[in-house]
Amino acid sequence: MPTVDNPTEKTLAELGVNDAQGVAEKFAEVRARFDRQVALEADEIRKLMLQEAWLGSDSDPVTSLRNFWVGRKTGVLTLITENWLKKSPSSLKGVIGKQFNELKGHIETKLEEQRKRIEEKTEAAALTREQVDLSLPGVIRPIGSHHLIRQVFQEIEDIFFSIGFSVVEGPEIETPYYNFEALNIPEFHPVRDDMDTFYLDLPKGASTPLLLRTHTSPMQIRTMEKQKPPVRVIVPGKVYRRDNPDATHSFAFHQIEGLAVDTDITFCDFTGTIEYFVKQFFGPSVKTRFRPSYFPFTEPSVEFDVSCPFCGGTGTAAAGGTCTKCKGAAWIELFGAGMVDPAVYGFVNYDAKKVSGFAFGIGIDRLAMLKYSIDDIQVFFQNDVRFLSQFP
Ligand code: FA5
Repeated sequence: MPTVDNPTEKTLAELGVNDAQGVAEKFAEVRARFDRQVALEADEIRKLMLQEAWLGSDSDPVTSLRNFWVGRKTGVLTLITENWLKKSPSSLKGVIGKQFNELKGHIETKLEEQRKRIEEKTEAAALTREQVDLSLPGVIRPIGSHHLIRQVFQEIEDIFFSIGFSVVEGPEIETPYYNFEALNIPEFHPVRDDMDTFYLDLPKGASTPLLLRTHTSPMQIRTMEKQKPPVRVIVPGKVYRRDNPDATHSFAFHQIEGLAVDTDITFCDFTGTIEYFVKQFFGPSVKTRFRPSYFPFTEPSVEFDVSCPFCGGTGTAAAGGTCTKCKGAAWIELFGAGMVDPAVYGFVNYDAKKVSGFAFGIGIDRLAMLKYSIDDIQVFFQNDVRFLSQFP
């Protein structure tokens, strides 16, 4: 690239220099020019690049300046070697060589100093930019917690763990066989009406209909199919029914199934287990009672009630008047249960003459409502943080 008034592009003879003094003056000129340029800041060099075409090719002005002076092909030092040193009479070569070495040393030292200066400046700027102000308040993110339903699941699981039960889980999409037939609920049995459910759309020609399970009881069958007695499991999970939503009904809700089968399980084991659970869950002062009920897969079947934990089983609110929770009945219905119907053992190849057991199915949402005085089941599904954060 042509330069503005760069004497090193010409020979000394062309510049009219023919003695040692002239040589010294030319070197002094070049050195002065270098000293001016090397002292400039990057911005100023950039300006110079625009004024003098010589710095044009490199985007970084400092590199451009460096190339101008020590670049291998057309740098000033190379030009001095080619135009001044090689093309001068041998009488001047000694002086030129000495001046050249001095200039070369000077330029290299100054460029190195410039490099260090720029590096330090860049580092200092980066340090200032990246400085962390430890006195600034931090970003406080709210910590989440388990949903109340999950907390109740865990509480119940812990109680049953403590008396030797283990947890199993099963599919939410079931076949009618597991959801109904194997539980002794044949097609057209009226009890199916209470558990009207969601059937899945299947591809044409699919042989087995599929449905969202209406209760966790299918896992009784699946567990016994897999495992010989003794069986002692609880099954937490989601279930679905085509119930219209209201304060105590949802189309998706939660249950925990319990099943214990062995060679000598009696009704006393059953009541003892349930009472233990209820007293652990609600506190030792609650009373329990059974009422006869009906489930096709238990015989006898019962509904299990607890004395109302809100009015202490009196039916009267503390402030007087009827207890709104139990509506004055003094008892609250908790869940269905019973001794496993021998017919069910036939579906899982257990010998009904040798084994006996009990099962129960607890509605978790209603249990949580009872324990934590929640009067609308829908709040469990609305994900309103104002509600959820009350149960950290
Ligand atoms: C059953 O689901 C039986 N599988 C329980 C059982 C298991 C009996 C083992 C015997 C042996 P039921 O339909 O009553 O039973 O439902 C059990 C509980 O689920 C009820 O007590 C209630 O707490 C809850 N529940 C039922 N329907 C709904 C609903 N739509 N929304 C919220 N909870 C419900």
